[in-house]
Amino acid sequence: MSFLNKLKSKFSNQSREQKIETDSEVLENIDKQEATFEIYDSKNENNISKIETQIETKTEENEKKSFFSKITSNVKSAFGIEKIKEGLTKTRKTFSDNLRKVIGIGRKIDDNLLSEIEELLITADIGVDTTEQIISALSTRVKKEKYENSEDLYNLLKEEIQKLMIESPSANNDKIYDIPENKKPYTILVIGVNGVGKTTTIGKLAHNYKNAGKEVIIGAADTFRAAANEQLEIWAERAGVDIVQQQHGADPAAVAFDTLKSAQSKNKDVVIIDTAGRLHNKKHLMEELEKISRVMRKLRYEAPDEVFLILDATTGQNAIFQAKEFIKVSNVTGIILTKLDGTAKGGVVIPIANELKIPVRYIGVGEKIDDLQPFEANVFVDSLFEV
Ligand SMILES: Nc1nc2c(ncn2[C@@H]2O[C@H](COP(=O)(O)OP(=O)(O)OP(=O)(O)O)[C@@H](O)[C@H]2O)c(=O)[nH]1
Ligand SMILES: [Mg+2]
Repeated sequence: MSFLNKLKSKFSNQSREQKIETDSEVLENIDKQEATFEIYDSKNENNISKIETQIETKTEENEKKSFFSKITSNVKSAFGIEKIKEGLTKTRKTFSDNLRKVIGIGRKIDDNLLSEIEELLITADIGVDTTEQIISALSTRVKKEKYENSEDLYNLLKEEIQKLMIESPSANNDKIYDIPENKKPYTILVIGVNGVGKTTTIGKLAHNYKNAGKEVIIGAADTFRAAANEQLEIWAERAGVDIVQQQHGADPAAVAFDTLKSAQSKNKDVVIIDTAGRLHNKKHLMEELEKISRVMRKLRYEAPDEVFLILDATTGQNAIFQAKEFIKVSNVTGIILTKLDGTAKGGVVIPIANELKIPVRYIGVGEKIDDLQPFEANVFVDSLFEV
């Protein structure tokens, strides 16, 4: 072998040995890495199975939560429907009983019968305009669909009233306690004439918002009536919410300003402002309302988000008159009809919903804190016609 060949063979042997060495190192490394991966894998498996168990538990919890919240909301709404029905007992008894008497059994449908029904609707506080609208729709259907028996009128009348209510803005009252994130603190100004139930309704509203998980603060901007502060304080305590007040005779706009400011600093969700009872024709009192809104707008330019006009159902047609006057001078966004439990004049909800084009948002069906119910058009009509 030549020197060169010897040298080549030496190197090639060396490199083979080295290669073998390198290969075994690589294998060793691979083994090590695999072992590490195995550890990782087993750790990951542990983690993954932990995460999976967590997800499963969370899903189970969420399912349970949504199941319970569904049950709670169903129970609440069933409870609410019962409250509405119970609250409308007087109205239903008078309305349904009189309607059945007029319709009678086996009477033929003629102009006489229709004008008796017209009279009944007017005496049930449905008002002249809405009554005319209903009777005209009724007689058109009787002719077109060829109804002859008076008993058919019971359902026809129910359908026509239902149609009016469903087409009115009062029909869309779900998600009533939801507040858009960009509208916080959601500011509600409560107005109306003396004694209609403003302060009581504020207590009930605060309670309902709180039950819906919202943080509420109320402002005692009725600085006119001597005992107003104490009355609102009692309601705030019952509802478990904060209250802002100043001394008797203070500027109502200053109280409203303080309340909104405090709500902003405490990150509250809802601000409800009580106001003194006022007549719509007292110019300075209506200007006072405008000042309250103007001053609050310095802190939040959309304030107030809602102006709720409180109407007392026991005043019947007068409630519609009040509403028309208030709407002329203030930007009413919703109507709350109180004291439906104490009156047979509940029919007044129909012209209010139909003629005013402002939604009836809630109805008061008693004096207790849980006696304010979101207005539900269908439930209302069913309650009115239930035997
Ligand atoms: N039966 C019944 N009574 C109610 C309802 N809402 C309010 N009231 C009663 O109506 C009366 C007057 O209520 P307030 O809340 O003081 O009325 P207000 O509008 O604040 O009165 P002023 O501040 O004097 O203008 C109280 O006796 C309440 O208990 C209701 O839905 N049903
Ligand atoms: Mg009051």
